[in-house]
Amino acid sequence: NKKGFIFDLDGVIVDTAKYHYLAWKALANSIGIDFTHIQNEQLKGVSRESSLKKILEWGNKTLSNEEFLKLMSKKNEEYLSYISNMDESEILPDVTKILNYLSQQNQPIALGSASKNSKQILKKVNLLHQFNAIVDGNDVTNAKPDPEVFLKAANRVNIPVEDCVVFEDSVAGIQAANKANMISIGIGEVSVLNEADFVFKDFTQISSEFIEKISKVKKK
Ligand code: G16
Ligand code: MG
Repeated sequence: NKKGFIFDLDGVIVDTAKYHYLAWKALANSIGIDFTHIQNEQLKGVSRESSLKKILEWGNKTLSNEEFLKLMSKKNEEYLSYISNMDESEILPDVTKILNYLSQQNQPIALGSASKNSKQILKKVNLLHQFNAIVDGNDVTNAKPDPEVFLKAANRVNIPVEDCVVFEDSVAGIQAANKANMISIGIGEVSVLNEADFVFKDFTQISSEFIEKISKVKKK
């Protein structure tokens, strides 16, 4: 059966959260706001704009629109400097294996990410060619948990939503997949991703038998 396999980027294919952390921390500290790993966790899957809004809220700070835009681009510049050093070694365990398996089976593969830098990142880790469609922060107006990013991805690979499977590491992303009426597979901790249809610690825990099994079922 043809299915649409949709992958989130950060936390699923690569761990760019550590670079977001460094860039947001430097930025927050430069305007006198503390920034912790716990706060960084809360920005997973959240758009750049909403992330800065949250940081300003945490620090009880208001900025002019002009300053806000300046800080967003400053953060992105630093983030991109980390991205520029990425290579294939940063692909998370068994991601390449599952992508190869799916493409051997002729299954459509799409990216559904909140990032506006997704193409650059995929290029750096040499995975861009594996994707039949890329839908990211440049293509959507409504961020996860809104299902827009996944609905667009399904549309781009021409697969009905109930035949799509989403791999996500964020709560907002799982909610978006569920709202889109797609099978949601959480990558991470069950305690966090309890709304997902299935949860695995990482792709080393996902067998080809499991992929075959979900290729035969539809979202209920
Ligand atoms: C990723 C990260 C978020 C980040 C967002 C926007 O989402 O998880 O922390 O804020 O992208 O990234 P950028 O600043 O590159 O546009 P995802 O959906 O790939 O997990
Ligand atoms: Mg993510």
